[in-house]
Amino acid sequence: MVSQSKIDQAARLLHPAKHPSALTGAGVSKESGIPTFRDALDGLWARFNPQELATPFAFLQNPKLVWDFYEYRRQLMRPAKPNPGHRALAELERIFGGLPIITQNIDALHEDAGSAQVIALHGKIAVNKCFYNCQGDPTPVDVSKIAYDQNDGPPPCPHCGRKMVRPAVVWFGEMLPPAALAAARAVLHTTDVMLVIGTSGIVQPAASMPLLAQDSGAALIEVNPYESELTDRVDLWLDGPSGEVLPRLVAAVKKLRGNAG
Ligand code: BJW
Repeated sequence: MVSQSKIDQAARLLHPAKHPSALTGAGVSKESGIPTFRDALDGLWARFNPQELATPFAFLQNPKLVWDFYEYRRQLMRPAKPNPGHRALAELERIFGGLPIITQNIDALHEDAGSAQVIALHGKIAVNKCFYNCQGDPTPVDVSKIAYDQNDGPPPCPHCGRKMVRPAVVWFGEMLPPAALAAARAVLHTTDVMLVIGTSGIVQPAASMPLLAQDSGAALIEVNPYESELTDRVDLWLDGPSGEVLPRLVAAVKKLRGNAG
């Protein structure tokens, strides 16, 4: 368990922030029952490497396999609810009057928890689009309005008829949505304290974002039970699960705010 003195140290770093922010990864949703991206898959998917499925190349080579992989993960994510970590971030937004969250997660749980300033770098799993973005980028497709056989893999695009519909997430080798990237960059230039929560710090460009914020003068507080690629660079590492650490951080910040009148 993270010591109270470390939580208090983090609260003292965060309390004076004028523009706090967060970068989140799959770890923040782990306590909602969603496996992290690099957790081993189980059941039928145990022999697959998610990194090899999350590419446009894999989709074009075997659309049904990749579509089924995302259907499986949709089923895992659909019943998931925000956990105390998501809710603590929404509460920090209220306390500070703003807290942009740059998230790599595709589950929309920050929004469900009530956070209003969420920048989704890697898209949303609940949304589908035309692989070719035939009506402009993106071309969303509501598959609930298409008659198709679930066992046949992805349906054709209802606009252009070409194969095929795909999840509106960002795969390896693809550009991030330009609006999300621009919004994230604006945060990196202004933030004075960034919480880096539940990310392995492996995937670019998200992994470089805390370091860019640091170059602009931000302090970095990491929340992750295990060491990440970023741990050596942060100002403070709270080595526990975000669902436990973040509510304690909120309580400690509230105490300081109370003391500050
Ligand atoms: C807890 C916890 C608890 C556990 N509490 N924590 C520069 C150098 C080298 C390569 C590149 C580069 N620039 C770009 C690239 C290529 C590539 C890349 O980064 N490759 C790396 C593998 C090296 N990047 C891209 O292709 C990106 N596009 C791009 O840059 O375009 C321009 C370009 C293209 C090509 C060449 C050059 C430039 C796009 C990246 C898209 C990533 N998409 C995915 C899939 C999304 C859909 C899906 O989910 O299926 O996004 S990959 C996957 O990784 C997913 C995640 O959002 C992302 C990050 O993972 P995350 O969130 O960190 O999860 P994990 O599982 O890795 O870690 C979980 C963490 O939680 C762990 O640390 C645990 O300890 C912790 N944890 N329990 C708190 N309770």
